[in-house]
Amino acid sequence: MKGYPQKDVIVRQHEELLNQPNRMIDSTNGIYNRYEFPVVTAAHIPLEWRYDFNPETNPNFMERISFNAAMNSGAIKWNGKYVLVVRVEAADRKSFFAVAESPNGIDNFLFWEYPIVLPDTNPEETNVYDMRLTAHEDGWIYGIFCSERHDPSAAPGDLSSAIATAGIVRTKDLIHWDRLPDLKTRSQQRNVTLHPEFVNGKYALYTRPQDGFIDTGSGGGIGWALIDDMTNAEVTDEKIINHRAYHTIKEVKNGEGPHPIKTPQGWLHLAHGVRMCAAGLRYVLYLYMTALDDPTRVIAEPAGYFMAPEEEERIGDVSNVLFSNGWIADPDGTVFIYYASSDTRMHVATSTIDRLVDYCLHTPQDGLRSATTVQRIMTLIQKNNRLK
Ligand code: BGC
Ligand code: BMA
Repeated sequence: MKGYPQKDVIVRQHEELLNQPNRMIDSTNGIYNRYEFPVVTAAHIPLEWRYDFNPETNPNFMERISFNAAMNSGAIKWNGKYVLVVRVEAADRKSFFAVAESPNGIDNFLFWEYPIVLPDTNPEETNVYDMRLTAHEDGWIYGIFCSERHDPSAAPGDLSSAIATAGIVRTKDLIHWDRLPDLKTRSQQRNVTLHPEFVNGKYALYTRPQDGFIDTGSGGGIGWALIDDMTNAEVTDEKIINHRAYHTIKEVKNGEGPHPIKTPQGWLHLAHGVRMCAAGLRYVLYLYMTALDDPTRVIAEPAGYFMAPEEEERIGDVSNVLFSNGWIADPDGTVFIYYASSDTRMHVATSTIDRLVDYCLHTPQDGLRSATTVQRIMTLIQKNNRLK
């Protein structure tokens, strides 16, 4: 077997990776801090999921199942641990969910022994991804994810047209998951997130109605719908609360990330915005706030992006993408923002509620025109000049 990697070498390298301490990178903008290393990658996936350790059936010590990515993860603080429900993608392009937990939120993320085995309720369901977790005030932890299947009405030979719906599960322990019926809506849905509190006695969903699988079409934007019963969730009325706009970072699409964080000044939202360019779709993250007494009323939205891909984040399976569907707010005000880069790996950035609210309330909003942008810069320079 000379020349083949030996088990103990692989095991040691894996342990080194899992134990690698992370390091905060000094902030250049005062808004958040990035970290030196990704927190979860395909290389973090347990060796038992990859290798057959029996020398008789695997004499060449080869990987039998390979993994492509660990990305778009839901997040929740659970039993004092920082827990991600990771979208793991195998080399066969199928995604599934697996829990990884860390004692401090920034490094030492370890996968639990087994991936999540979702109740397999629909033979047409081909792929599942991008779970948002919500510990709802009703006592359940809900997971809402995209359930994707081939479009049964696609023309023969069209193997790409697909249909996206929102799958719904709930759990009390992150181990046993009950599958509830998929969300009933008129349109396709990706990026559906459950608001953590009842609103007028009802459940509230952030939605993202879209005309087609990729095109959001005529409407688009982040929607809002009140739901009577999560065990038979149906969108009857949907209104757009955060719109797309021409020549902004969310011209083509936008979608809610994790559920908003409640702050004294309002609900703090993390979302993604997408624009089209010669290199394809560019996904960035943005923040906005809505009123505490009416989570559908936007009270602040800074211009442009909050975070965009930098350096190695720009490169991956689907390059030029940042996507987030998980964040954790600690009681001391620290916020852990879990984001994936380029559909490949997971990162963390940290900030505080105070900083993020300050960012939302005091960053100029989008003036939608170059002339306005220049005017805002002029105002700031003049303000600084008065200090001299
Ligand atoms: C991919 C998603 C992607 C979607 C739309 C799906 O097949 O798995 O990552 O967001 O297509 O492009
Ligand atoms: C989608 C999302 C993500 C993904 C992104 C970029 O529409 O739902 O799953 O990160 O595209 O490929």
